[in-house]
Amino acid sequence: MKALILNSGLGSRMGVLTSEHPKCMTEISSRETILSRQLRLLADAGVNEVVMTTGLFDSVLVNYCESLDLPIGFTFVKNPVYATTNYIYSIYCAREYLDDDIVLMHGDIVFEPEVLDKLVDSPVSCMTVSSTLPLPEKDFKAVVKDGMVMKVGIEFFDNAIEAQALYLLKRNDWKLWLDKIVEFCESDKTKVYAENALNELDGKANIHALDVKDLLCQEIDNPEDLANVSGRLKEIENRTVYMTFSTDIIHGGHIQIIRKAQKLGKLIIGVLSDEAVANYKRFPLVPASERKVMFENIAGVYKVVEQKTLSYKENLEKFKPDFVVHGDDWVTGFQKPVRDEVVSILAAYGGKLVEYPYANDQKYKDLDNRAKAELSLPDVRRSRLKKLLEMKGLVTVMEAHSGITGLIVEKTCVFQDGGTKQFDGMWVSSLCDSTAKGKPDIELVDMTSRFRTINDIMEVTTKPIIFDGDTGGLTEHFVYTVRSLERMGVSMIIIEDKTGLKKNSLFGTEVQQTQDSIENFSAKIRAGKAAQKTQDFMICARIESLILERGMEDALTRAFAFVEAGADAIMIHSRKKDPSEIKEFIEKFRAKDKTTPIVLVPTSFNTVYEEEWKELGANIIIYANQLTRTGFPAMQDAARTILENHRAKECDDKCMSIKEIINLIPEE
Ligand code: SPV
Ligand code: MG
Repeated sequence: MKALILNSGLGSRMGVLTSEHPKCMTEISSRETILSRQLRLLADAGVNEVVMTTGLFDSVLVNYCESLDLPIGFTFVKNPVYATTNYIYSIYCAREYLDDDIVLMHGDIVFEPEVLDKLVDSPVSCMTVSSTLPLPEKDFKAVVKDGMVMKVGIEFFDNAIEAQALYLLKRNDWKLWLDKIVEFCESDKTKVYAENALNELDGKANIHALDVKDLLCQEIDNPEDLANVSGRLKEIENRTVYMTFSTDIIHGGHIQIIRKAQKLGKLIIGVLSDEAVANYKRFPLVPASERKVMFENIAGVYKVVEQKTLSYKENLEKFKPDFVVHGDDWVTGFQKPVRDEVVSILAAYGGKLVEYPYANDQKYKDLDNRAKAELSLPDVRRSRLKKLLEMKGLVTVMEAHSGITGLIVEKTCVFQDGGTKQFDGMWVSSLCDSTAKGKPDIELVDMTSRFRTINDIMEVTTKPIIFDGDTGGLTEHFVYTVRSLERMGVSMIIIEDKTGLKKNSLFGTEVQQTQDSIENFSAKIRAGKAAQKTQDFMICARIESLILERGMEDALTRAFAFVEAGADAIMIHSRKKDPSEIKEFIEKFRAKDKTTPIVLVPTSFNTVYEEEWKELGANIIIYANQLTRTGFPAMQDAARTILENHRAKECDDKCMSIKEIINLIPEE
């Protein structure tokens, strides 16, 4: 595609403004002339070849174009008789360079980027018209029938519409018009408009009317036009556009949509907070502060701000952008409520939502998958629990005891209020790991086997892991456990202050259980902390005083002693349905210690919502066994159903489909 710009005219109606250069070099803003703006927009729209006809001030124009240093190849064609002919003859002079799709424009026309984009993207030949502007007395009008331009000239008023000499002409349609122009010029009709030749084709050139309505598309004939257009440009250039990004990798698809958005006005980018990104898709590899800098360094981005939540409300109300730009992927699906909110906020002040087709490019998906794979590497995975705690204040963790349950925790996601919610990490429970092996929860399943479970989970997931280390075993053994877990990429081990034959806490005092002494257990914690190699790994001390009915004071004394010994977090456990003793513990612990994370396993005291735990000062909520306790009864039911019916048909409706399995376990 080439552009043909007609600049042979004298521009005499501009007075002194055109005494030393052609009209197209008239300044329309402090930075641009009519021509430099036309050329910049053409280059932005991907039109990189320009044929320009010249006349008076030919060399001034040629030098000027070259000085602009644009990615455009120029062919200049001088009309030797510019003073006595019209532009029909200039086109005739340039005819050998015009065998292509052509964007044809007069050199004095000023338009906004959207107009050129619509034109260049048009699949058919078209001329820009405006159905909202009044019919001009002396300027071009187009006679339009069924959307097609039949005639163009200043003399038509019936069935006519305001029109501008800005066309896209597809090669074959253009050829018809150009042949007519040649015919005219060779029979000496050189003082008429090129459109006079077009009119003889009676619509055969297939030119559609492209209605640009109120978008700026206007020629500059005199100083009043100039003042008017300059004013409109100022208003256009002050428009703001808002876009939100959650990405931590910038690729070509992002740059493309940014460039499009920039054409609408000054681009404000909202960088989604780390917390919002972690909830919405995955843990960001690059923190919001760095993602902000990334966008600040993209040429032409006006401002970068933080967007705290998926909702645009706060920033739209603050910046009142003229446009919001987004891919069309949110028209349906879980983001629809966010879009609906944006639409209603924009409607309240007259803003506009612009949606572009979503870039579904495989290479960008591969990039994201690679970033996701990174999250499963030991160093990256291990450090993420601490980061999530800092970022969110409260993290939620779900039990996993195998690859498949790991995948369920990894992938289960619910859509609520335009956002998504998913678990932050996985708990490798001693109870569930033992149960899956048909064994009691008494430290019978040895570490080699427990590590195997971790490995199975790690192979197919990326989320951080908290390991249930039971009593931690002998201190001499515990240090090895710490180092092994750390090496594997586990983020935290929780050890409970019991000794001897450990039984599951939920048995409470119904079974014989012995609590370790503060001294012994503190020594174990100290040894573990000394053994670890990184700053990321966390050792959490679990206090069994409430389970063993030793009282609140004992629980608190132990908690402070274990923190003193180096514990990175405290888990307080209870088997009561009533959450009061846990609430009391948190309150009393927080009165003295504001920062050490508090871990809860609300299996029995399960009526309190996460938000309330967060407000009280808890930091990690572990759903310790619900996948096991729901999964196995379903299996028992299936087994019973088949036994009772002597066939499997009755069981069918209870089964997961193969398709669901494939979705859960994709092949690499
Ligand atoms: C586990 O899940 O194995 C636990 C938590 O240790 S609890 O079963 O509540 O003791
Ligand atoms: Mg356990």
